Amino acid sequence: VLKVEKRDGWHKLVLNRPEKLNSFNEALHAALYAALGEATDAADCRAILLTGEGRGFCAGQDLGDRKPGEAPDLGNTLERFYNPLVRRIRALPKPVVCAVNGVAAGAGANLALACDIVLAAKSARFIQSFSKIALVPDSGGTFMLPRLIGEARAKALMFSAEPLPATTAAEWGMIWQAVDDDRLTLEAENLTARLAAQSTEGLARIKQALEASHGNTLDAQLDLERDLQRSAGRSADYAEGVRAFMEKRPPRFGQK
Ligand code: LHQ
Repeated sequence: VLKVEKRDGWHKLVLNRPEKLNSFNEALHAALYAALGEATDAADCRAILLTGEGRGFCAGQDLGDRKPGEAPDLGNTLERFYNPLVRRIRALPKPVVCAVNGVAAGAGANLALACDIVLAAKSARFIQSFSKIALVPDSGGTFMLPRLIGEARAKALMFSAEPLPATTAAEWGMIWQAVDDDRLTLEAENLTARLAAQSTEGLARIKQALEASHGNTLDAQLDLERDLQRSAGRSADYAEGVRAFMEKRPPRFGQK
């Protein structure tokens, strides 16, 4: 259900249920959650790339998993599977790149938006499908989407479930870039490799600061920047970064 490729300094995780447009069943949830944990713990993994096999990125929950006549506790499904997944990505102290290779619908769209940097194939579409089946956008969508594109656009997408082309998503600032379909893998892999060569702890501090900003006053955020910059300034990566700059050579981060 998930392919894990260990590359030089980074891991590539490929959702692999292409016949179901990589929609989530419990096995895929378990595999992805575990692979993200392993990538977090592996010292030689400094960045993660998430993408999908086949013509889709992810169609959200596997709706075939729902038993007819049953009134399921979907709150429990979120509590057990989707919420831990989104929390893990947001808290992960390494960059997570997402390459949206095709349609991203429902929780699949919001999973992409939970990642740090999102690239999408120009042919890909983002669909807040939830309203079509009388559900609430989940996996952090009601938090992320209005912050990324504003409430007017977020609400219209969520009410209408209209597909949003990747190019518009990029114009609106919902994702980082829409790239030609045949360039997506190369561009996403190059970006992930570049991030893996940067200071992992440096990027983790930036991620932590941005994450905290959602709930902070400016005052509290300035204090946080002070504290993070203090520890950054004492780090071996900062010393190496400055040394490399002065010596006009590429830095070697992550050396003890
Ligand atoms: C699928 C699915 C799918 C199963 C395509 N399941 N088979 C959280 C908590 C708990 C429960 C509920 O949900 C959630 C969060 C959610 O994610 S709710 C939203 C769930 N997702 C959707 O509502 C999207 C459903 N899919 C679609 O609307 C379309 O498939 C899209 C627009 C994604 C793609 O359309 P097409 O390109 O026309 O492809 P297709 O519809 O023909 O799909 C291809 C195959 O994949 C097809 O199977 P088949 O055997 O006929 O070839 C679909 O049945 C299957 N598939 N999504 N979510």
